[in-house]
Amino acid sequence: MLSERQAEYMDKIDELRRERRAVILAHNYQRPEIQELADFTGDSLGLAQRATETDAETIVFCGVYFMAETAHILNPEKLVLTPDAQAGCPLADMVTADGLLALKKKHPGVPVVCYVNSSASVKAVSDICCTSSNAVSIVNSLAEDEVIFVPDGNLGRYVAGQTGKKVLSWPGYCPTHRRITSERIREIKKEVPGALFMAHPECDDDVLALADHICSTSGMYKFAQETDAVDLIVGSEVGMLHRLQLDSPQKNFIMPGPDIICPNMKLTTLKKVYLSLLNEETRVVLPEDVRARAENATARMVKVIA
Ligand code: CIZ
Repeated sequence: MLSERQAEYMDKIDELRRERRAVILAHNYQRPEIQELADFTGDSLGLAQRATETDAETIVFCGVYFMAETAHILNPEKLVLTPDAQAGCPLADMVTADGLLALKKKHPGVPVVCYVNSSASVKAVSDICCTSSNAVSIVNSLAEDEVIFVPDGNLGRYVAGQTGKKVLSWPGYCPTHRRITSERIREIKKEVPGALFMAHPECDDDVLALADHICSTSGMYKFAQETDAVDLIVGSEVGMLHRLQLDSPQKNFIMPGPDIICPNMKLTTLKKVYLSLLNEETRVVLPEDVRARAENATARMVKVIA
C-alpha cells in the first residue's frame, strides 16, 4: 500500500515519463513500489535489451550502476539516467581493468568471460560477457578448454562443474548472497519438510550443494510457476519476493534470513526517480572507445544466445 506522498510521486513521475518520452526499467531486486512503477522489470541484460526495442528517448534505469552502463552500452543514442549514481555493486568493484589485464598477461591466449556484474572498463578488456542464466552456454560456446572468469568466483566454479572446462575464477563474491548460509538452509528444510530450495549461482558452494534448482532471477520466476511444490526457499535478494508472490499467490516463499538485502538496490526511491527525470540526472556516459569495446563483448554474448 502506497503512502499519500508515494502516490503523489507516482503521479508526477507519470506526467514526466510522458513528457520526456521516457521508459522506466527496474531490476528484480528493486523496492516493490519501484517495480510497480516500472514499464518493465527483469534482469540486467533483459532490461538493456528491452530498451533497444522501445522508441523511448530516455531510459531511467532503476538498479545498480553497471546495469545502467549496460543500457548505455547497448543504446548509445539514448539518454540513460540513473536515479542514484552511488548505487554501486561491490561484486563488480572487486575486479578492475588493470587487475584483469595483469591476469591475462599471465595466461596468454586464454579467453576472458566476464559476468555482466562488472564495470564497462572490465567488459572492454574481456572477450565475451555472460549472465547467470547463460554463463554455462557461453563458456560451452568457446573452442578453448580453459577460460578466465571474472568477477564472481562462485559462478565461475559452478560453470566449471557444469562444463568440465578449466575455469580460472576471479575470487569475487556478492556480499548479499554470501549471507545465505548452508546452516540456515538445512534448518529451513527440517522445519518445512518438502520445501524446495531455488539458489542463485552467486551463492557459496556449500549452499549451492543443497539446492534443488540453481538458476538466475528470471529462472526463479519460471521455476516457481512450474513446480508443484508449495514451499519454496528463495536463495537470492529479498526484492524477488514481490513478483514471486504476485505470480504465485498460493505459494509460500521463504527467505533464508532477514538480511538478504542489497543495500545498493534499495537506494532507489520514488523521490529519486522523480528528481532524476525532472533534472535529467545522473547521465550515464562512457568514453566511446570503452563503450564500443564493451559493446563487442556484450554483442558477442547476444549472438551466442540468439
Ligand atoms: O543479471 C542480473 O540482473 C543479475 C545481477 C542477476 C540475475 O540472475 O538476474
